[in-house]
Amino acid sequence: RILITGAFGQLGTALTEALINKYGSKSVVATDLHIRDTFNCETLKLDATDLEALDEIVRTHQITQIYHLAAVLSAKGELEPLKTWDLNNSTFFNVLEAARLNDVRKVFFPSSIAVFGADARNQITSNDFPLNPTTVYGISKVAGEQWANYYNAKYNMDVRCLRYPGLISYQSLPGGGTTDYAVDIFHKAIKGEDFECYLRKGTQLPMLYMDDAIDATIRLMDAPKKAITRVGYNIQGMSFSPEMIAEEIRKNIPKLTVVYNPDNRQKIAESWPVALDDTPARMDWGWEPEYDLKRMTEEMLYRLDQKKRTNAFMHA
Ligand code: VAH
Repeated sequence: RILITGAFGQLGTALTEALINKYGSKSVVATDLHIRDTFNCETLKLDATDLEALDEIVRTHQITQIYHLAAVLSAKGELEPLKTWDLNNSTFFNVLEAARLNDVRKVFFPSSIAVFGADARNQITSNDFPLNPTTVYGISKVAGEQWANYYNAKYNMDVRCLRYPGLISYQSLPGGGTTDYAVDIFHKAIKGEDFECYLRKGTQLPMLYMDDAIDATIRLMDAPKKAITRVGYNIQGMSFSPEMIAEEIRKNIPKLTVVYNPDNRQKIAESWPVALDDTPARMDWGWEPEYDLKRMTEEMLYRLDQKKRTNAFMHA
């Protein structure tokens, strides 16, 4: 069975549903610090900093794969650096140890474009570009990739990682990231409200629609081990700046107004690549995005409008 930590986060919400759809509700155990009855699968409260509790779940639920999604994201992480370092690292260590002790071979660890630093900014950053992270979150992702390499080499485990760019999804409101403006702008546009953007107009970043992120994750984890040539794979679906996505939304909602008010997240964004070279992912296990800016915008507006109608109907 598959264990998911952080199942109620932005990635977890979509990935848990996808794993249930693919493997069946009896094959998935969703866990998080705070749980709700959202998923049609076993859902358990778990503080991933508690190795005993994690080990207990892995043992008693015949877990054979772990997707470790619990973490503090980039912007929120900068508010409490040491706590973020401790939480992001101790939880991954616990996952690696619980996996090792219970002979769970396959582990998924979400890495991020945050592993790169300002020296990678103005280029299509290659998978092998030096990792000079500028945030605690990024440091914890570099450390995570290195620990994945260590456990794979020393204990013959099969830990795999994707370096996600900003993820855009309609299923949940993300929190604590630097790329989350690209989700919030849709919610404001649908409500006919002005959007205040915390990044400067020209700040381009690599992004990925959630359906593509889920497809890449499952494709990576399903690939034969011999196809995997590295631990952290760059992937991206598109690269855009705030005014580019605003322009795309205006094709459907012409009156969208954006006010630019850069804050501390500007500096984080400017330390990340403008775009990623994801050739190794394409070569090794067939990565191929389906959503570009146009298609993602149409899909997000359609889904959020649908949710708005359903809510209106439910509360009518
Ligand atoms: C964040 N959405 O902004 C996450 C992600 C690449 C960005 O790691 O922190």
